[in-house]
Amino acid sequence: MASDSLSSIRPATVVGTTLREHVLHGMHAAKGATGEFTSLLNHVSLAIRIINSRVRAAGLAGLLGYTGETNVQGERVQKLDAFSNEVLMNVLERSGHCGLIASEELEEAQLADHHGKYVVLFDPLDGSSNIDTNVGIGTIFAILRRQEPKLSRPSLADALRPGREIVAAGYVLYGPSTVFVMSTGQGAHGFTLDPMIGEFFLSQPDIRVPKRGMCFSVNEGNFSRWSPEIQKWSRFIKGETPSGPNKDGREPYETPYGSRYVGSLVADAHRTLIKGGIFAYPADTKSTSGKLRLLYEANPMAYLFEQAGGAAIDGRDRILDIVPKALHQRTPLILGFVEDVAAYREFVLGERS
Ligand code: FDP
Repeated sequence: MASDSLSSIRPATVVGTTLREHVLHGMHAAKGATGEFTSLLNHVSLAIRIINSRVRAAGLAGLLGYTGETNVQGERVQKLDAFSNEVLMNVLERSGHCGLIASEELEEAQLADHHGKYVVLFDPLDGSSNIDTNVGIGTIFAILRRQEPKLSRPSLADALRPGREIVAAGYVLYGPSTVFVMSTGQGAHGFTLDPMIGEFFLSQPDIRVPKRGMCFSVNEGNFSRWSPEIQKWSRFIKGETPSGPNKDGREPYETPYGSRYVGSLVADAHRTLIKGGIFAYPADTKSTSGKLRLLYEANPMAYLFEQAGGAAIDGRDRILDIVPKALHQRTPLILGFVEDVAAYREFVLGERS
């Protein structure tokens, strides 16, 4: 065979793009990149692979059940929560790029490296109440850049920034396969872990929230605790009331939507990102500010949804514009296809009923 015919028969797709290559590619495209951000993301990926290996073997490794402690949220700490938190803390501290670390499991933000350029905020294991029943759980994170890393020591103010300043965010869903969805501001991309070789490969480039999904995702058990406006929205999305005219002349759409609710934010948000529709965790009379945490759950998800062409609000306002006042602040969270989210907002504002 002539040597010049070899290139034409070599299949180009046998080995896909690895997460590492994807991140490096982004670095080469960014002006003035030093490699620190790339290195930080590679450390996050390492922590995730370690957590994944223990999640997969939790029942065998004695990692199911509770530690006996209660966290800052007043919740009983699961062994896997504590383990995942430790892994992320260790790996991020060792990266040398992290000035400050804030975790849903820790009361206060931790100083990591005086000169670290970045702040990482994370929920090490989301959906804890599903751990013992082998239902999908996840890890969520957001990365911010410190304002003046050379001039000042890291402080709480570096973490209390609005989500619109996020430079990267992602989540990992430990489901039937391990999927890592991430954005560094150039779209949202999905990677799947090949468990045989321990590498993430690009499996869903440039995810877009589909127009008009078929599902709504909400804990209907809270119905009696919702405001009348949210109850009206719930009746509308279930097709119990006619859809009525839309604001801005949008076409009314067919309801009922199907109901899907796992009770792990990562699983419910991932389905909504891939299949469209709407996820809602509203405020109610029990959780008057909402249940989900702004910095560890709502902001990273909002960032990813916007990167995928979707929307994220607290009922009225854009999540990414909220200026946090406290590390463990909670917020209502509505995610999904822009028109579904807009319709929800119209109900909340009393513009539809
Ligand atoms: P969990 O309590 O199991 O940790 O923020 C935590 C969270 O799960 C989210 O993952 C999930 O979306 C939500 O709470 C579920 O809350 P409900 O059980 O009230 O529906």
